[in-house]
Amino acid sequence: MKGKTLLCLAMLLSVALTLMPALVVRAVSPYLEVLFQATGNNSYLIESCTPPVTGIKVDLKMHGVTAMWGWSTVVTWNSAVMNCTGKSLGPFNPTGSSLLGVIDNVGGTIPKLACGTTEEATVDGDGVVCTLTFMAHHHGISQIRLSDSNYVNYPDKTKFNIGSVNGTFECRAYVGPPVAPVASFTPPTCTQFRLDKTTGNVTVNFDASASTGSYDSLPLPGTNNPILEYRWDFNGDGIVDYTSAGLITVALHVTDMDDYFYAGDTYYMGWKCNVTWDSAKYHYLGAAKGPFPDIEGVILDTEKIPPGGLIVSLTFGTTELVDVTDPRVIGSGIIAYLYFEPAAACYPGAVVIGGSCIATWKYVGSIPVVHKTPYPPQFAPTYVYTPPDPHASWTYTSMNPTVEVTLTVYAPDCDPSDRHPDFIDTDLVTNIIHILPPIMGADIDVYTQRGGTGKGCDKDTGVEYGPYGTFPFQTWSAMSDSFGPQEEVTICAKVTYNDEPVENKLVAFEVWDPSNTTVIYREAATDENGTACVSFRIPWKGASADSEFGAWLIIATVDIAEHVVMDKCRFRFGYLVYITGVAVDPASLHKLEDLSITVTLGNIALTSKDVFVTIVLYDECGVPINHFGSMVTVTPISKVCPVVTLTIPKWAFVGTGKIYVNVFDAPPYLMGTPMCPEDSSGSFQILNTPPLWNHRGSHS
Ligand SMILES: [Ca+2]
Ligand SMILES: [Ca+2]
Ligand SMILES: [Ca+2]
Repeated sequence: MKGKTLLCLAMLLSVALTLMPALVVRAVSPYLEVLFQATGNNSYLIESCTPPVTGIKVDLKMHGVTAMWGWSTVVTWNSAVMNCTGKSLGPFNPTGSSLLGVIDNVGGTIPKLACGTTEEATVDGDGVVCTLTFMAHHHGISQIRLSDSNYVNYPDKTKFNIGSVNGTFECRAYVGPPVAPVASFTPPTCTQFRLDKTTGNVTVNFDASASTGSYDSLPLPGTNNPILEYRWDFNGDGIVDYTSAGLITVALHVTDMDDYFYAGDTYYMGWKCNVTWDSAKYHYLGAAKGPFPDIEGVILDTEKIPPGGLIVSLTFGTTELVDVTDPRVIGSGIIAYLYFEPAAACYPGAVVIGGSCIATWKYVGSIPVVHKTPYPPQFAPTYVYTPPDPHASWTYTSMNPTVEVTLTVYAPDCDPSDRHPDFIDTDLVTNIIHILPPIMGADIDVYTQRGGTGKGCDKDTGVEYGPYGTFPFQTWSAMSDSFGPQEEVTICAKVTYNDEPVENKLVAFEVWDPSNTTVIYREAATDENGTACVSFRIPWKGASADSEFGAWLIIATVDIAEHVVMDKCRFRFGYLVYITGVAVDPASLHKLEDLSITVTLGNIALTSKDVFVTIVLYDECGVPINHFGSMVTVTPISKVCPVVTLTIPKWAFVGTGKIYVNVFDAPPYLMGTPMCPEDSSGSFQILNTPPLWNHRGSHS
């Protein structure tokens, strides 16, 4: 040991002596710098980097030299990330200099990069001695390191060591975007609830289990973050009424409890510990005795919990004398549970248990004499995370046609050590529900076989519409689903008195088309369930049939004890799925090229429709040249735009081609029939073959 130290000292001394002349001559020590041309400094990060990235220029800049005649360094880099593709002499070199060095891209090094001149020329001061060019071929970080650097002066030919220096390059993969959480709950907006006529209130159950958590893309490869809290505002006043939070349960395990007793005597026993946690991440909720030891009268002393503090002294004690042979204290188990709410991170953990101890004692007179102060046992913590319950309920006690119920979900970044700037941890959604007055006395509810129960009212205002006026079906609740051409509509009305069905009452029905013209009058008697039904098939008036498309209205009335009540129900009539547009790209093309066709389909129904969509291409001479047919799902009240790519065959006639698009409920050979008229509005141009094509085409 001593010998080695002496040797080291001797070496240091010799180095110091070698350097001495240089130190005496110059005030500033010379040094090298690694400068990326892209940034002007020694680090270069390319975000959303897509390898290969060529032309990464790195200047090696020398500082503070005097009479420099030549220089030398060792260059290394991470060959898993980048290759060196070139080296060139910088402007700051003596006249006649040449640059030497062999690039080794397997080892990621230029073992000796050196420059010198045979002339009696030197340079002084600062400047770029060399420029290296790199190509990033893979994502990652690479240090560009210059080591064992030195320069030589002239005419002394003294060698000056100038140490090591690093530059840092990073080719960072595309990250993000992060995904915000999505709040979603049932009942959906516009749902109606009716106050109970006996209790005068109604309890509405909410379910947010369709909500989703967030995702943060940093650090790579990102983390999925569960929802830590559901925050409910049930009455639209902007104040959260109920928060459902996740729970972290920390179980404190103790092993070999019986080791802490002396044999042959009985004791009281107790145990305690300190608990530390990060208050920014966890909210302390409380503690409870665990199942072990299973002794009656164990007291949990929570007095020692300082309010708002980070350290809890948990103290437990028995009120019963036990001894080592008592099976209830033998062995291992969970002595306590600690409960926390996650505040800003979702990882259970990082709760530190310290100062654990178990003591046994007995009273001598009134003085407790501790018989054993044991060596510290480990109360080993284990963690269980219970996600928040997405269910909630609220009791409404007064009529209100529009109640805004708002759910906010909170899903913070599970790994906040690195966070994408666009990361968002909350989302909120508002559904409007209607709290209707209790049904007192007579009532009628009309609907079809496709829905419409309840009282139709404006989704925004909750106001019930009268039978007259323009009907904005988009904003109505309690609508029936749509009907297609010549479909049969079954209308039913349920008649009640104080919620009880009324039998054998005659119900009047009237149906209006979209121009408020009556189509039918009917009547029917209620059955034993209070329900009266009639049906009709929507007229199909030949060429003018689609003039009836739009929102139809059903009116039903009944007279109960000289009190007339009415209900209305709306439905849409039209082609359930229809073609709204056909677009092509490109508008003109050559044979053997691909034509991209975008078909836009609409659906007026409240349910998804699976339809068979076909596309047939004709050339100018009416020859079918290509076709497509596939089932497509069209979601409710929306449009979908399937894109189909078809190739123009070599044998097609040049000129204007046509596109025929059809929508069937199934392929015709499977008894499928049209759901809407054919669209023949699309066209495209097949261009004359360019001369060059003949060479390529001859192979196909
Ligand atoms: Ca509230
Ligand atoms: Ca993160
Ligand atoms: Ca109704």
